[in-house]
Amino acid sequence: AKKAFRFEVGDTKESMKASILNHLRYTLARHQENATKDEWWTATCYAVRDRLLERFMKTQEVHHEQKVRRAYYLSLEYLMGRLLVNNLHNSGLFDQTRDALTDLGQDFNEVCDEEADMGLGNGGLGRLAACFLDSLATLDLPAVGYGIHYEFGLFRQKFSDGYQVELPDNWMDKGCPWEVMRPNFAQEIKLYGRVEHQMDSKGVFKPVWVDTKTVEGVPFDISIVGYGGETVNFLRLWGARSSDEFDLETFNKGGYTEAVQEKALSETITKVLYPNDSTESGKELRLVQQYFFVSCSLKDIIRRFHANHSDWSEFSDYNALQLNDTHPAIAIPELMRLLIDEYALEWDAAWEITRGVCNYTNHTLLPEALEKWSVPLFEKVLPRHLEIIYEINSRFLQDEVEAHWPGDDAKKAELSIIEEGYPKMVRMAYLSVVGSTKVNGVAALHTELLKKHLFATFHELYPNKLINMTNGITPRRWLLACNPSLSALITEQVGAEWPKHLDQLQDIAKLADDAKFQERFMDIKRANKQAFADFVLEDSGTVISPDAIFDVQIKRLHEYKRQHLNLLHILTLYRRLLNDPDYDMNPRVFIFGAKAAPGYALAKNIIRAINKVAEKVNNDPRINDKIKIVFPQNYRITMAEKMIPAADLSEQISTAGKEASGTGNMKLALNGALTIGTLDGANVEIGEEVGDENIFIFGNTVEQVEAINAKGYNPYDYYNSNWELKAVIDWLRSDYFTPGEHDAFAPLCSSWLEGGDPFLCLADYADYVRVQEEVDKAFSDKKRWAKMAIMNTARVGKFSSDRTISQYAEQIWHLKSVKVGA
Ligand code: DL6
Repeated sequence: AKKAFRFEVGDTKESMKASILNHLRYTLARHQENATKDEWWTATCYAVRDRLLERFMKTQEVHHEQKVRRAYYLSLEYLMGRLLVNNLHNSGLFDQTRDALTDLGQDFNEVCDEEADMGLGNGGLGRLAACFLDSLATLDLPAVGYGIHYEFGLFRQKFSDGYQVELPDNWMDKGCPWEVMRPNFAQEIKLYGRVEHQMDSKGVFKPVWVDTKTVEGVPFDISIVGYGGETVNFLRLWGARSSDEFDLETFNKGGYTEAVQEKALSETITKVLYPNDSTESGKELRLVQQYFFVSCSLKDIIRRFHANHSDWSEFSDYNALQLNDTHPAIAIPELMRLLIDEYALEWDAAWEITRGVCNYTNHTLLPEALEKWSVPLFEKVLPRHLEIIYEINSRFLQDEVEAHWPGDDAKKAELSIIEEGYPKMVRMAYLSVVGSTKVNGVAALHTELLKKHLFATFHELYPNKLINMTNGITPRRWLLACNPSLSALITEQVGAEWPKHLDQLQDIAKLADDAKFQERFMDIKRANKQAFADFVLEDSGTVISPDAIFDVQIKRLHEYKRQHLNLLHILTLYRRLLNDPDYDMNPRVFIFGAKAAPGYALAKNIIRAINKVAEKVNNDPRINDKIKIVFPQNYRITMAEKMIPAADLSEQISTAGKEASGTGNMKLALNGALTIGTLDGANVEIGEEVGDENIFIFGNTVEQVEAINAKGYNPYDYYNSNWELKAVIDWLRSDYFTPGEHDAFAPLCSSWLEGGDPFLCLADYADYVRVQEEVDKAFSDKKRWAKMAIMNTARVGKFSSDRTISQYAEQIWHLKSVKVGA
């Protein structure tokens, strides 16, 4: 077997033991004999962090000395999950640390289980940011992630009588040993106030932002170690604190409590992550959060630039910014403001710099997720920025739109950053397109749809601006760490370099027909299923068999993702079994993991429907355990890491044209689950890679969906002509699943019928059920299934986030790897 590159960290089991004990004693003030599990975890993290910090300092030293160009990833969300195990794998300290803890009488897995997920994100967008950080460091690219140090991450989910209940996620209650607070790099930002046009010494009127409130941003840095341990980048998260310990005036007037209250108010800025995975539009605090972290980050970037350079014309040579969706789009007017108001640059020079460094990733076509801020709100919170946006817009409309479409006022209205109406709105996506060098979609189909619909006219105006960067996932977390047995099997076959070169997995394709290899591959799958079954038993008392098909749908709960289509299929099978106890099907366990936005009533109704159907089905002796439904509470990264290695079938069943990419689809395929999916998002590219014979595609295509909608879609046409579909919807409408409680699922059922079924569940139902029958047949043929599963793992190398990040580095950031060395 080939040998993996490993940076020589020089640590042994003994040195790790000494370090852990040292932290237990001198950081935590504990005797080894009475230390608790979480203290062992904390001490272990500190021992690992020491080593990461060595490499972090080395990395930053080299980057500084070599005056490197850097990429800055600005994201309101980072869904990091746990860090210990991944840091151990990446730094090459895994074996030593596991053995050290074992020697010290600790159960390694139990210690790792003490870690709370760092859940500072909602779903795909936040997890993508976390995978990108891993790849940036692995590829030795000089980069910094910027975000918010939320005190409370995404809510903890509980179920009560099937209803979702949200609880605060106090993720730092045991502290966060990974982070380093750096008060010396704090930044002060301004908010509110008004703009005065004051005459300067040369008699020129200049805008001055006055009567502002100030807030301080304190950075918390988290080391990001690349695989091999050579480069350690960092994620800088800003926490808000009041800039003046007390408002002295209020304090002197005897207003002690009022002054303290004011302080607490500033600190609410970074209290909590907004729990919506599309936009939380119109909320003042959300706009304040966005501006707070963007302004702190830009000032930090400028400070770093000035450490090595003084000439602004060089700024775009050394810096590239990536805006993760429109959430950080305020960076565009803020950079303009800093350059013009604080560094006295002229408009044109400032605009060239701003547009030269900013790039924007779009993650959604859903209209409700496209951020817009009302002009009055903007004026209240960021009055100077509103002026700048108006100026950007007027120059854009005059210099670019007018030049391209002379005299065409309709085009101007269409492309204007300001949407007319009451109130007027600032279109953040348009601002992002106008103010960026490159704009990218996240899968080939998504990018095509951006060109065709959302940004069609912009694409005419700027034919080279829109490009595609198909998403990816880090194979370190999503195979190496979460599926150790499969990783070991792969390493045995292809050598140990695959975590950095995922294309090498292709080598196992030649074994797809090999009976012995099939057996080993499927034995690992079965063991993973057994481990998940053990977890489910402990978690909920539900018994599931590892011989059943594990049919997995894990993602945020949203109508467009169609967990309710999955439910229609479950009900169909349940009904068939009740009508015919000998109905021929493989036993199936339907596994769900999903949180609904707290204000999304229909999504919550779907959760309750799944839970209530589960209660009935799981306890119905008539169906002989042929169907089980498990929906563990509080789906999160750590739970995904248990579910994905155990999955046989990956449900990727969004309405075509709605899912920008999906990344769960990639994780599941990599771990040998077969996809049942629509031709949507990255499913299309997964299909191209694995081959038609190794994926189950169903449903209407984007073009067909467009045609159906254009013709006028009537869900009753399907309901009235498919008796089985009608029967299951009527069944759910009855109180069968909620005895004595009528209309429990009225919101869900009427969304399919009276509500017009906006996501075409009924139109895709028949084909979905048909293809599910094919899945069942394929599963019965053990050899065929094993071959298909192996081919999935073998052929999804494209979806490593290393490939994605290499493309960003080459095509957008023009960024080079920097070897840090010993
Ligand atoms: O690009 C990452 C991820 C995609 O894989 C999903 O398809 C997409 O739904 C998700 N988008 C969001 C929505 N956020 N906004 N705006 O999370 O991005």
